[in-house]
Amino acid sequence: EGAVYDPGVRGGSLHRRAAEVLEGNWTGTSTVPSHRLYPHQWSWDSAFIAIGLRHLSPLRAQTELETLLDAQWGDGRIPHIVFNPSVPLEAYFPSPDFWRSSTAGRAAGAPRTTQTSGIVQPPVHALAAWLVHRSDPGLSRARGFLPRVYPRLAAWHRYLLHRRDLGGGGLASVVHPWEQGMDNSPAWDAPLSRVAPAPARSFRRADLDHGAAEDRPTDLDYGRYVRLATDYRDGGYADGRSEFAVEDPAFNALLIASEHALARIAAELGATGTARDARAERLTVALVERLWDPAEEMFLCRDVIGGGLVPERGVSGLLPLLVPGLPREIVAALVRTAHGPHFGLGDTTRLVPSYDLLGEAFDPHRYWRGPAWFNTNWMLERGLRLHGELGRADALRSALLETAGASGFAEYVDPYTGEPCGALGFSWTAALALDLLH
Ligand code: 9YW
Repeated sequence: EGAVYDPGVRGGSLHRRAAEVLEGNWTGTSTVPSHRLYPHQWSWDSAFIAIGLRHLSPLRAQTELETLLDAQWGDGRIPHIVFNPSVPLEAYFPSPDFWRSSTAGRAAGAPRTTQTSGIVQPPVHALAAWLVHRSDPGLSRARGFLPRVYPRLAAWHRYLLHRRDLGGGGLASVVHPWEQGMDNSPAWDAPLSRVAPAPARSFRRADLDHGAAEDRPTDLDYGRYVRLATDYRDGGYADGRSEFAVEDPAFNALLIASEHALARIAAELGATGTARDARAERLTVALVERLWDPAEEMFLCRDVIGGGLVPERGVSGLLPLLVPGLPREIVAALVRTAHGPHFGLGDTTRLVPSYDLLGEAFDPHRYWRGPAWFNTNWMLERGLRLHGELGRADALRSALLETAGASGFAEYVDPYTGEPCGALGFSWTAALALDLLH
């Protein structure tokens, strides 16, 4: 007996190790991002996870998305967290007793029994549903997967395009930094500075039980997150009154990519996808008109309440590279910016950082203020490939796979060294590595 350390067995192939991470984080109906840090179901995590899971089990991938969609609200919103009732309340903050979805969200059609948050995350879901379908069309048709998810995904996009067009220019706004998914990006600093923080004594941060304080958002940021979420809840989750409203390039680029995916799904179901493709093209025009900064050669966030573009370079501003119909000269400029001094790709950095290497707020370890994340790099890889930048896409793919494996599928890494930060065995890191292996 005795545990013999055998690197050949312990290390295994990247594929097998990634599959083990997803197996370990599977709850039976969905996948947690990380048992320790994030013990519930997260919306955009589940979409990325399904994209990887489809290579292991198309059935589990479909189930992942179906579980999330079962918690959709009557007004079409897909909540950013679906809570697992068997996890103790103290394990994650804000917990169900903070969001109070089934009571405070009643007018907006929150589910009666399932507890969820009341904010959203980026719309990766229709893209994920289409990719999951394509991995096993026979199973998908046998289970009626697309006919079941299509109306829900259409309602989700309707919510974003109608209730969330707070700037009036056709794009969707986020009303909380958590909605965009890059929680403490420096792009939020100016729009957040108007928000009076909730007193530190009024809540307890569960994230600090597991994560290093110097890698996480500050207490002041957290106080503001709590204030915004409290006000949204106390207004019954009605839209149009928020003190914080931002049009974000990545959020809207994912909406466009997902509209194109909905067009493919509609066509598969025998309808015509032309209206949806046309809408995606109109959204692309709006994205360029409202968020493109020709001098910076990248997209920026628009502060809807304060007015104007936010002069911070975040990785979000490169991700519209995912959009098929982007003008050629914008594609060329984005490729230059990603590989130039602000992001250093293929030069000073291994993976694209979450924020400007030369920015004042840059910190290679603090969450979304510098570290490299696997989902953003996966999106960039996809965008490079889509626009025919095959050599650069291949280089980024190799760097992603190497760093995912070497870091133990870390949540995020130091963009220069690849040193792991946050949780290990993180689900979307494993899932997107699997996707790149196929
Ligand atoms: C938190 C789950 C989520 C991601 C977000 C990421 C983080 C939650 O984790 O937010 O408590 O900070 O910022 O994008 O969906 O993985």
